[in-house]
Amino acid sequence: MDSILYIFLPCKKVYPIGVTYLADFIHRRKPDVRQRILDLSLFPDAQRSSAVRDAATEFKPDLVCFSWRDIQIFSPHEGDSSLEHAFNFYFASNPLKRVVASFAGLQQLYRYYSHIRATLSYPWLIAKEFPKAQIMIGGGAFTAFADQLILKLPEGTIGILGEGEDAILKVIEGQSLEKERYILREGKTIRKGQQGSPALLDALTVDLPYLTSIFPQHREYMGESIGVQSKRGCPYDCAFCLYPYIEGKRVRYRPPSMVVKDISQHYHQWGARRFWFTDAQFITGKEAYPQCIEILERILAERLEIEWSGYIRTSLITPELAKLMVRSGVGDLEVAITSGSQEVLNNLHMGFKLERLYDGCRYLAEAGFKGKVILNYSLNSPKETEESLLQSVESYKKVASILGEERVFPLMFFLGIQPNTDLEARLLEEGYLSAGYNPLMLTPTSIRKLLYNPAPLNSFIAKACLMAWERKAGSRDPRKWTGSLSQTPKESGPYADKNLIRGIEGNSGRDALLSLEEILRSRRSNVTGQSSVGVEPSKV
Ligand code: B12
Ligand code: SF4
Repeated sequence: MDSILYIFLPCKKVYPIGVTYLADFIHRRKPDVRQRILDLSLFPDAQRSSAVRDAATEFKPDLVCFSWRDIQIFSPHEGDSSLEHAFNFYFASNPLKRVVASFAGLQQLYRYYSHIRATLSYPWLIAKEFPKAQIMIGGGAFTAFADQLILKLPEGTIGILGEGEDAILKVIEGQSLEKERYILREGKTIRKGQQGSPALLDALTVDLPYLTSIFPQHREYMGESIGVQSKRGCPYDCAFCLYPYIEGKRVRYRPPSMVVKDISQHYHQWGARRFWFTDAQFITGKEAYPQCIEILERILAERLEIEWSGYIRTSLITPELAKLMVRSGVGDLEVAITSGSQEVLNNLHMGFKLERLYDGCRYLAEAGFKGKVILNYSLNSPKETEESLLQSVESYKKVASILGEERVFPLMFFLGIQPNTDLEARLLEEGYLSAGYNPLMLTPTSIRKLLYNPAPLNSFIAKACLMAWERKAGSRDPRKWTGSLSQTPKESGPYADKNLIRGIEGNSGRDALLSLEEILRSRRSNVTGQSSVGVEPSKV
């Protein structure tokens, strides 16, 4: 095989880092292989099929590599309007609101299913019109839902879970995939392979001039947030998280010099100023300190005036790291505190102490951190009680007192149940989910289950959220102003500022927490006052 066409399947515009790494890896080992990257997100829906057809006709690939990044549209967080519709549909006391929400929900379901159908149609187009080309598929969404998606893809498609560098190289070289995490359908039989030892990342760099030459649409990402991966793998065990399943538990580091070379090339050649460390976790533990410190020191030494962000365990931030983070341009951060109750955190195997998280915030404040922090709360996690909910409200107040209320934005980010997680296994065991359920099949009942918010606390929480969202006239996606998502230059002008101010004004998570506190406290005083035990949540 001597030509590969990478097709990044449509999703909300985000730099297609995965395919850029794959193409670069193959180029270093097989410089004669012709390659091209096509990003379908950059085309309007109606033009995507012709874009695939035109690229395949012109490029004549032997191998077509589809990269499927996201599927999720029912995000379990309040930055997404689908959560608001779902809560209105299930919990609003006003029947009119329920009816309106049910229409909005139906529209969203329709969009969800048509998006999946449209996305699947591109591999089918290749299979039908270019039958000689071998098809491969990978990416985050494919990895998450491989068992379901492989059934919907053309027979013979090679699916790869997790990283794809070695697998693509083996296909090009005609080698066996037995030591790779592949999935393949032959008629009704599904075959799977298991990864041997995962690739080391000591030689992973990006040759940007080469990449620029094979990715004609790269201009669309000039001035946008660029993803950079500094390590793969996460050793933690957080019950709801899929990242260790995707990347493995063993942490593999890229040499800091190569990570910063990536940043510096994008900085000088594409004018990039915003970067996102796409690591499952930037600070994976104490062992990661030397690498993290060296990366940040090199950014400073090379005078790269950037703004960067990533998923960071605040509990592992030391005073030294905090200073380096601030000096090297750390931007807004998303901190998954999850709960203000240590017991709830321990039950989810989160592996951090709340006190250390507060320390990390303190070190950031002392280092002069001026960014914003989104504090993600997964209320109503297993073991949640009224007391632990109140502890979450207190934890927000504590972080706000450390970093300043104007910088801290709590966000309700309910646990979303994902396949191949410990949470899913527990819920299957408890009978909350039934064996063989299809995580991609969304119905009003399944959405209610998958946005994890079970009785009896669900009604108070939903009411508090609805009260807050109503007051703020609807929720917004705070990511627009955190810098975590790519933005076009137009949006980062005054328009973005307006968004930003609106986003801050719409700090509805804070309102939701405070409303919840009010509901719980008044409920408690009612209970003590009337010495009655069971007040129906729905009557509060
Ligand atoms: C970093 C990250 C983000 C950052 C992205 C920042 C940026 N500028 O890039 C932020 C925070 C913005 C983000 C947002 C979202 N994300 Co996100 N994100 C990730 C994360 C942690 C890493 C992705 C990444 O870039 N990895 C590094 C690159 C190098 O790896 P990669 O792209 O996956 O490619 C490798 C492999 O997948 C494979 N591969 C890829 N394509 C192909 C093709 C072939 C043929 C082969 C063989 C292999 C292959 O090889 C590549 C190299 O090894 C993953 C989880 C994870 N650990 O993977 C979730 C993940 C991809 N995100 C996910 C989601 C859902 C989202 C959101 C939609 C969430 C939401 N509802 O708001 C948003 C929107 C994203 C968008 N399109 O705009 C899901 C997708 C699965 C799903 N349920 O659909 C994931 C898997 C997390 C999860 N829930 O489990 N995200
Ligand atoms: S939530 Fe973060 S720390 Fe926990 S397992 Fe997932 S990536 Fe690792």
